[in-house]
Amino acid sequence: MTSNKGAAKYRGRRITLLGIMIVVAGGLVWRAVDLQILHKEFLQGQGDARHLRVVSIPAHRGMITDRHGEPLAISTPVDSIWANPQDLLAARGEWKQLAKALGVDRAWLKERLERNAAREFVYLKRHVQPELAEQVMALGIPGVSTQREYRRYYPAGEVAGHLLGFTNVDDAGQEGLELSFEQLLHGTPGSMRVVKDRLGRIVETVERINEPVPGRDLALSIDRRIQYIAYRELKAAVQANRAKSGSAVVLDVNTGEVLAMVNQPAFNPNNRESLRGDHYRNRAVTDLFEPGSTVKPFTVATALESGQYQPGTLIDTTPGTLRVGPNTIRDVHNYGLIDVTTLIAKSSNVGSGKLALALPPEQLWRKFAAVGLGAPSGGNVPGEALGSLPDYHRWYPIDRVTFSFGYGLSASTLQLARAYAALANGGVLKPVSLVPLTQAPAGERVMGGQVARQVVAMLEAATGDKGTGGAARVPGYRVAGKTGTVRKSAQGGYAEDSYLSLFAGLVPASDPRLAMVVMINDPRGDQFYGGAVAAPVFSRVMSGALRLLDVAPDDLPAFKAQTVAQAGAL
Ligand code: 59J
Repeated sequence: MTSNKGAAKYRGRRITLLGIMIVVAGGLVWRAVDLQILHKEFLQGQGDARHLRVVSIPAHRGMITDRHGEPLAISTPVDSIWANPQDLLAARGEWKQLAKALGVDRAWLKERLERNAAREFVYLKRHVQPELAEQVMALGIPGVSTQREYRRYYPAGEVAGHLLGFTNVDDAGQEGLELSFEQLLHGTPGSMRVVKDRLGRIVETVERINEPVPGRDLALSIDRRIQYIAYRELKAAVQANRAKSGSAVVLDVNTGEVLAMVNQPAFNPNNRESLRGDHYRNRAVTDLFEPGSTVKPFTVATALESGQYQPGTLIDTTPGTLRVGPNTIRDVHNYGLIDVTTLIAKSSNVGSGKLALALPPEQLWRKFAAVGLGAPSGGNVPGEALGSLPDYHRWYPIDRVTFSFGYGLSASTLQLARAYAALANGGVLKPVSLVPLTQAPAGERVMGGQVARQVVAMLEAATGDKGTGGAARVPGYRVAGKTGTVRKSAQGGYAEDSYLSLFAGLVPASDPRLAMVVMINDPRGDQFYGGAVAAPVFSRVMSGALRLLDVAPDDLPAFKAQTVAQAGAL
């Protein structure tokens, strides 16, 4: 009975347990069916929504090179480290280790996370070496991720900074050619769908939606070697003369290609923290100044074309001053009776004024406009300032006179170089170009070929023994060029002790290939004449450039004499 009773009790318990197990198992099966079959799509969607992301794939920015393919700007891959503040805020214990790896303060990290607590993305450190990014990721801290980006690197540093400009931290052009060629260089970012894990790391690429389209490369007309020599010599001269700033431009006179364009003070585009407007401005195109005596060759060209003057025509500059109404203009010396060539060689203001008074004002104005003063240089140069020519209808005689030697108008270093290139190639004005050309543009004839050659011959006299520009000479080559020393306009007139020192020239004078203008602003040393401050820069840069370009010397006897003299001195 007892056993019967016990057995019955046991059976009852077994049935109860079995029943419970069946119900539980059935529940599980049902749950599985429910999750995996009935609600599969909904749940998969919810899960994916938490882990599937579309991320952008940065496009590689095009390279900028010089005319020979030497790199001037290249984008190199770097990593940026970012966090999901919500996840990282929860991992307080890891902050110290993370801050140390990143080289930042823990307090800074805390502040940054708390300030961005509502966001899902905040950069912790941008543009780090891939090795550092790997080390940080190896710590496995929740909410910390890396992202591939590109950083712009400028191998020439300061040397080409003003021309290239720079990009921002997202590798988008901000200044200079980086900005003006943004469309071509920047490419189009792609995108891909990825699965991220609990820590926000990409664990699987589901699909690439759009492939990134890399930017195109851009070759410049610049010759990196000439650019470097110009940079070095301008910098040395600005320093030696304690000048405020300076610019220099070298043009190929047959094509209008810019071979070098440099400025001081310079800046290093690799160093984004040090960017200052007055340092990164491309002064050669943005800064305007009164060109002073460097425009006298165009006054003389107008006089020769009028038929009233020949290179040998005599002009009386006695007594070294010229009264025009209530005003008087002056030369630094009384040159007496001189011909037109000597007017250029000595840089006589009085001589120039007399030519101006003998010419219709409109003709003079038209010639200056024809050689490109006051007009765009044609090369889509970023930031270019146009300069200005005054309206000749309102001129008093004194205005004609001072205009003829470069006052009352403004121009840039680039414009002046372009005008000299027109003299150099026999009177044809070409647009300047910042990209290499396969064919020289036809240009526009702006003065007779004969007149242009006569003016170049006068400019050669200006670098001769009787001229103001002897310091511009280059051993082995004939040099044509003009000095200028311009008192800077100041409140109520012209400053007493503040100057621009200029030199504009062409080489080789027998068949010019290169034009160069050197402008040095406000030299504060012992010297301030263009002939002493700017001309030597021209000499050194052209000496290097002619050699680099393998231009045949056109003045071998002088070259030999000098080499012999040097050999004798040894
Ligand atoms: C000069 C001027 C100012 C403007 C004069 C330079 C005028 C003038 C009014 C005095 C220094 C100076 C409109 S000089 O460029 O004549 O380059 O090697 O600034 O004449 O009328 O103490 N250049 N420069 N003139 N103004 N207004 C000569 C000359 C030039 C030289 C030297 C000596 C001036 C040979 C300048 C050079 O050719």
